[in-house]
Amino acid sequence: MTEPKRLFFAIELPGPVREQIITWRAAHFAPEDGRPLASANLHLTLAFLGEVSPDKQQALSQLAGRIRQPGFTLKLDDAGQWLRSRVVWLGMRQPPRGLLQLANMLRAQAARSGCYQSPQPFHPHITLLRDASHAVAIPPPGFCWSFPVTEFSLYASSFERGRTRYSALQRWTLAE
Ligand code: 2AM
Repeated sequence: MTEPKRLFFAIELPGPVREQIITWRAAHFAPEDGRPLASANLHLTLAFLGEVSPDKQQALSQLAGRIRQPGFTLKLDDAGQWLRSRVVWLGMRQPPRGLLQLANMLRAQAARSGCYQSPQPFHPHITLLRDASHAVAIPPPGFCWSFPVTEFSLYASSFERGRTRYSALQRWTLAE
C-alpha cells in the first residue's frame, strides 16, 4: 500500500432506495440530459479528501473512528441541477442536524490533516447525472425516500477500463 488514493467519506444508500432512484431517474430524464451514475455508485458525500497517502489515510481513519454521534434519518424530498458543476442531484429540503454535524466533523478533521476543504458550506446531495450542461426540467419531487443512516464509510474512487468505480474501504457505525 504505497500509492496515494483518491478518497472521500460518504453515506452509502440502501440497495432498494438506489433501485427506486434509478427507476425514477429513467422515467424523468433522457440520455441527452446527462451521464447517469451507475446504481452502485450512488452515494452522499460527507467530505472529499482528494489524493491521500497511506499514512494520511491511516490518520484520517483513526480520527473518524473517534466520532461518537447517533444515527439519523435521511428523507430525500428535493431535486435540482447545478449548471456550474453540471450535475443533477437529489437532496433534502431540511438536512437533519446529525448529517450536518457528521459532515462538519469529517471536513474539520480533513482540513486539520492538510486536505483542502472548500470554505463553501456543505450542500448534501446525491449526484444522479453528470455532464448535465444544459438546463433540464427537474420534475417536482413527487417522491419521498426515507431511510435510517446507521453508518458512514471511507470510499476510494478509481478509474478502470473507462469507468469510475467507488469502493468502500472502511465503515463506522453511528451509535444508537
Ligand atoms: P459530486 O458528486 O458533487 O461531483 C467522489 O468524486 C465524490 O466526491 C463525489 O460525490 C463528488 O461530488 C465529490 N467530489 C469530487 N471532487 C470534489 C471536490 N473538489 N470538492 C468536493 N467534493 C468533491
